[in-house]
Amino acid sequence: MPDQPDLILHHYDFSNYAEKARLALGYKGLAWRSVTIPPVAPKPLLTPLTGGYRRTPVLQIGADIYCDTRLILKELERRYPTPPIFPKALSPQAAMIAFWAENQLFRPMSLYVSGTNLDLLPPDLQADRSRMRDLPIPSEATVRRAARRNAPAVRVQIAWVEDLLTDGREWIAGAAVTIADFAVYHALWFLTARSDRLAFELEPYERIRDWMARMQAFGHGDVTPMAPTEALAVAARAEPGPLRASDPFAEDPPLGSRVRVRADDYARDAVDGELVQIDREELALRRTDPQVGEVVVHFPRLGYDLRPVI
Ligand SMILES: N[C@@H](CCC(=O)N[C@@H](CS)C(=O)NCC(=O)O)C(=O)O
Repeated sequence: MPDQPDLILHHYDFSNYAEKARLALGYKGLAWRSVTIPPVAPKPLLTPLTGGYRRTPVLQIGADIYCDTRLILKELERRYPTPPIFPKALSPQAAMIAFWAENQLFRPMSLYVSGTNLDLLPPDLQADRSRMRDLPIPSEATVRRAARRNAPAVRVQIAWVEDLLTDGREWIAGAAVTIADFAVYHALWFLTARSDRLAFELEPYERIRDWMARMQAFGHGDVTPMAPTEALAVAARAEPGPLRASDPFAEDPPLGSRVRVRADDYARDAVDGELVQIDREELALRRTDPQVGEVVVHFPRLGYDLRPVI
């Protein structure tokens, strides 16, 4: 599509949420530009775009910046509807399964995988992740104990996924690919993303392994690297796209007011701006940055805290 601006994904290779986005781009057969960002803060070539949000990945389309994979996949669907990730008939159950995968399955998975591969992690990663969660930096022994403690929770939930596939369904929520496939996949992908030490956890589960092979076959699409400074220049040259109509709740701050948005769980760096769009599911802030000029930063509503700047 010649007149569509480039899709630019800011990410790094071992990020599981980035893998979710990469696979969605592959599933939709898209060409995109890949900007590698550091896995730890500070991220001085990313935050001029986001206004402070530091999580991975971030999708940039010109001067529009999409934070959080739940929103990134929705935006891809809006722009490139086929093949669909949100088929209407399966969407409610798919959204609930995805919520479980990312809020209940993934945290123990992350503690299990990180503690098992401690010797393979970048040296500053643990300290960064502790700061990101406002927690004290743990000793090696604490991280290894957390891995042992969380292994059973991971094992129990992996078995649920196999059980779900027992009726012969091809995809997690039923007969079609949905958001649930991407959300469950990236959590399980993380098991062996750093090493194959935990591959044995999937050994007993033939249905999961077959389904993961189907997911992996989507690939990552057509990827061309881009320098981070070039991505900033793209934003500086572009104007934010047209805004959709708003449909706020009575409790929401008024459109046009100064607001602050931050994740409600971890990496709670604030993003300030003017509220320019809000509906049931999404919100967007306009901000001006000395390096990139005017940008619109988009967030999903759920999982983010929105309040007026007084
Ligand atoms: N809900 C977010 C979660 C993203 C997330 O936690 N990503 C991890 C990497 S997989 C992260 O941001 N880690 C800290 C960092 O990369 O700075 C999403 O769906 O995008």
